[in-house]
Amino acid sequence: MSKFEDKLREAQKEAQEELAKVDKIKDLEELKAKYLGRRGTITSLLKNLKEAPEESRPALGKLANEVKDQIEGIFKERFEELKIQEPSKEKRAEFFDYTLPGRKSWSGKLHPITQINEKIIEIFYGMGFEVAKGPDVETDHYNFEALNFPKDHPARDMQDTFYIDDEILLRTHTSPVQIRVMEKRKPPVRIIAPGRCYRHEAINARSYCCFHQVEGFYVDTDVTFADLKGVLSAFVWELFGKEVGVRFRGSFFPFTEPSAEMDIACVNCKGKGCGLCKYRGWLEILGAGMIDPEVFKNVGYDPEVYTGYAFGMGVERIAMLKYGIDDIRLFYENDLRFLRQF
Ligand code: 2NL
Repeated sequence: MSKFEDKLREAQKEAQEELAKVDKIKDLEELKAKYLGRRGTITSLLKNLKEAPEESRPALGKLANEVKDQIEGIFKERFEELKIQEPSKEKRAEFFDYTLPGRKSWSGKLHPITQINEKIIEIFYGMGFEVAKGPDVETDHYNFEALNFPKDHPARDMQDTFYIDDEILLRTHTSPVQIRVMEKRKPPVRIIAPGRCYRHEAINARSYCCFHQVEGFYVDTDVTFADLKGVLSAFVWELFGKEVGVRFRGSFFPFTEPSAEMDIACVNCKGKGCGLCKYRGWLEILGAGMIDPEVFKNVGYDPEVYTGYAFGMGVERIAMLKYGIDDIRLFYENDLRFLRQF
């Protein structure tokens, strides 16, 4: 094999390898100049053909032209490919299909508990209640004593309450917020107190060590149990729909007398009886009652002049009823497959 042929084959191989790697039209044009341009490797070889021995010139010339044609062919092919991959601005605008559906993007949302919490606040705000806040870390006085809990009440047990020391604890309900408001203000007062509460108990499907409550109260002259029933019924109808049945059952709390629990007709079976309501047809949604005269005395209100109602509800419980969720822990696992549904 002649030296000329070696050089030609070498140039051909090199050009093929470089062409395979190129991915931009600009680079492709540079390569074309390098091999096929006026001073390109293959062009120069063709020019040097006259220096080859005369008898081998025709065969070598034929071969050189074949190589040149083959490389030119690859250039053309690559150019067509890159033109599609790398269309010009005008071409891109031409390709753009305005009829395609848009791509959906994820937007952040409020946690379901926050959403329900805000909804509850909005409903009571609309009925004239002000929003009050207070500390999560409370004293035994505000959390238990002022609320008429007897010294030996089981809720005061180390088993049920997170104590920081003998006097300081994490509030187990938001009632202390309301005691603080009553101490500062004279009736009429109409307040709701939303916030986090803590209970030292084993975590299961129905209870969690940290949860949310909305409590509320109204104190004035001549506030009656009928007012309580009216306001709470209006609240439930706003949240669960106008048609939902409600009922009140007698109950007991240390801070209210009389006390009641409010039920709504089962959201699943509408009162017929099913697994969710354990075939009772009713679901408990909150506790309430007329504020005990002892509580009034503790905050300096005259129980002979004023009456008032109070109520309390668990936000997680309301959210579970509203969305048909059977395990409270789902709210705190931060599984996006769960959270994205709200
Ligand atoms: C329940 C029951 C209730 C109250 C909370 C209250 C607050 C003051 C005075 C009197 Cl300052 N009462 N709050 C009253 C009755 C029931 O909550 O089951 N909550 C989840």
